Amino acid sequence: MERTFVALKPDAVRRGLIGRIIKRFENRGYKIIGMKMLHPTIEMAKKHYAEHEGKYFYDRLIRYLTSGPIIAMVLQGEDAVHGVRQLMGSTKPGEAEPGTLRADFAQIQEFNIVHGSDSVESAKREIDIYFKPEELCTDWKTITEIVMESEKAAI
Ligand code: IDP
Ligand code: MG
Repeated sequence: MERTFVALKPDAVRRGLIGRIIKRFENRGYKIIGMKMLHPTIEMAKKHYAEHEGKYFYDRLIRYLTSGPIIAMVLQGEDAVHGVRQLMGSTKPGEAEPGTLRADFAQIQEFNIVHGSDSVESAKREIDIYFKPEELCTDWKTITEIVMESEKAAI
């Protein structure tokens, strides 16, 4: 099982897309083990996007992420890092497959509504920026986990 960090960016919150985006992740059956609304500080945004420091879009990216509250989430599931990015679609909405979140809800890469970690290592680092370990709720089972376990036991 993998964990990944997801953020519904400020434009998703402003546009009233929270429910529609979370629904896509729930549809896949990912387990939500952390979720909160917060207004990222500049320090948090800089840590989050450290890999992009120095790029021409970096300052605007930091202003964008800190422009309003986000929904920060930790999702868990089979191949969750890749699976979440598949549901999100390409960074540029015009190149994202129809049916993905960025294709369906965004037009330009600067305002592409959702973030998902690009590797298990990035996920660990990003989860640590936004969540304390005790904020994660791991002691429950999704219906997907129950069904997957019983399927495995039956074969
Ligand atoms: P990702 O979000 O698909 O992982 P990254 O390359 O990590 O894409 O870029 C992080 C975020 O920075 C993007 O989601 C987007 O909001 C913004 N961004 C990336 N490239 C550009 C660009 O060329 N112009 C403006 N914004 C960009
Ligand atoms: Mg990235």
